[in-house]
Amino acid sequence: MATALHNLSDYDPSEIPSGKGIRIGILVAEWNREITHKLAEGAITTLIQHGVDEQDIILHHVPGSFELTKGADWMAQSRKVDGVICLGCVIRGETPHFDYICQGVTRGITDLNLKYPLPFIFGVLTTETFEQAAERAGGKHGNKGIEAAVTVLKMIDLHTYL
Ligand code: RBF
Repeated sequence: MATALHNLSDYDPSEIPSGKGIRIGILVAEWNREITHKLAEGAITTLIQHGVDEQDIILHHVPGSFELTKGADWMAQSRKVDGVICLGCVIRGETPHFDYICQGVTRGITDLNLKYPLPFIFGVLTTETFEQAAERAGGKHGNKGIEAAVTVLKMIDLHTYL
């Protein structure tokens, strides 16, 4: 229920800082690509709506969510971006891999946030079922790619004041 009450996809556009002149890296995991590509679409559309130039969006793919951390680290090292959005989808199914992958990517992205001055946004869906993921990738719970885009613009803006 928490998601229903805090669905940031229904944000007020006037409250979002402009993305003019800002360069954003987006990393998309190929696992569960039906979901992750929708997250990427939501993120890209939102960034452009808020003034980010299409040419300033650097999009790359990694095999799975576990690889998001490494890809994001390389993006930061390239110094070509002001912030990185990491998009993935891990579905529990019946495998303990779910916990290992979720812990790995959560810890990895947290570490990157502490290592670099730029923000790394956690846009990884972690759900029990495919249906729950679809509900968060353009379904009844919004699109978490949109929310990741809004978040990266807010964090970059915050950094300019601190
Ligand atoms: N990657 C995902 O992004 N989502 C998944 O749901 C997912 N499930 C996996 C399940 C198993 C059993 C394995 C071995 C890997 C899975 N991966 C998944 C891929 C993982 O993120 C990574 O790409 C590989 O483990 C290679 O490092």
